[in-house]
Amino acid sequence: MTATIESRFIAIDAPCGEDSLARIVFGDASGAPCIENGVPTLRLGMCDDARDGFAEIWTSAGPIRSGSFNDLVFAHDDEFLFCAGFIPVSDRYTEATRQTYGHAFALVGELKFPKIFRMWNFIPHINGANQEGLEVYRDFCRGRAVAFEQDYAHASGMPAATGIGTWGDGVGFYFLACRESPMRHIENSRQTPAYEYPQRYGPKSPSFARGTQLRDTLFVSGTASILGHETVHEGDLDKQWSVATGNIAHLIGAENLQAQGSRGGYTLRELDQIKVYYRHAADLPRVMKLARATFHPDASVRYLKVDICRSDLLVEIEGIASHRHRSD
Ligand code: 3EB
Repeated sequence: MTATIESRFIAIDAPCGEDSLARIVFGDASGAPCIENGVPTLRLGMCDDARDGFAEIWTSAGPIRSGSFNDLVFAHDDEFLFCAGFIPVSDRYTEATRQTYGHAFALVGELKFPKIFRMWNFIPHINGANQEGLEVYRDFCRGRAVAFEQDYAHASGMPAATGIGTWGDGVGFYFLACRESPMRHIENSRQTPAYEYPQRYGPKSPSFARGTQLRDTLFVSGTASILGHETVHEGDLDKQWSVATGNIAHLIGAENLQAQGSRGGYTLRELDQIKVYYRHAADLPRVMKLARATFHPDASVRYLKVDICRSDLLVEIEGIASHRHRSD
């Protein structure tokens, strides 16, 4: 049997099986990850009212071992590794980010899960300025880029990722890696690779791929209304939605995948485990209406009101494309 890894969203207080690889709580608390009942747990401040929160659970074929390494917590089976970490709030992030990501890269080397295929980064005051007047997101990107250059010696390329705001008081992050599964990072021909963004977006480009394919599953990075490297439709939610979802449709479509030597192709109706990040509370009804018109009715969608890494972006969308719930 081929090893698998899956996620699902559950109620914030629902118990998860002790065989789970990870639990990420999108609620009103934040802090360093810990191991609870054997399961690595990361709490992210993503909702100002816990009733709107939810938890994301990752499961794999097991059996699972969990542990900690420096300030990181992890769990793995024979094929998949989950790891989470936290960088306390600060007026400078470059060095702490470089160091903590360095630990993460050391861990994947040590445990022999060299292929990182999906990362999430939740950054407080993401559009604020650090002590030098550099935007916090750019400060974070600088540390992350140096860690990738210096410490990610596994040469398997930069993974799909999300880099987004949080209400928590530190950078919470988590990632997934594997040992042997065939993995391919995917770019989008409508967008400049993020790691090639010009300098005007910050001293070091963001370190991520637009998507990563793992066997028949395509993990779609946070995707926004960016064409080439430029934000389009500043101030227009409907048009930003249309470009962002158009970017995802193109990324996962057969034409874009085949041009990169990958087989297959998916449609937006095959996207699941979707997170929609939106900037303004007042936009939620409209965002939900757009999502209902775009995604499959059975798709799991969660909405998170947070800041987005460019102050001109109103919405960002991530998800997982697979043929699991093939429909229409
Ligand atoms: C973009 O396309 C929008 O810094 O890890 C999307 C996905 C974005 C991941 C990251 C940032 C990140 O540039 C922002």
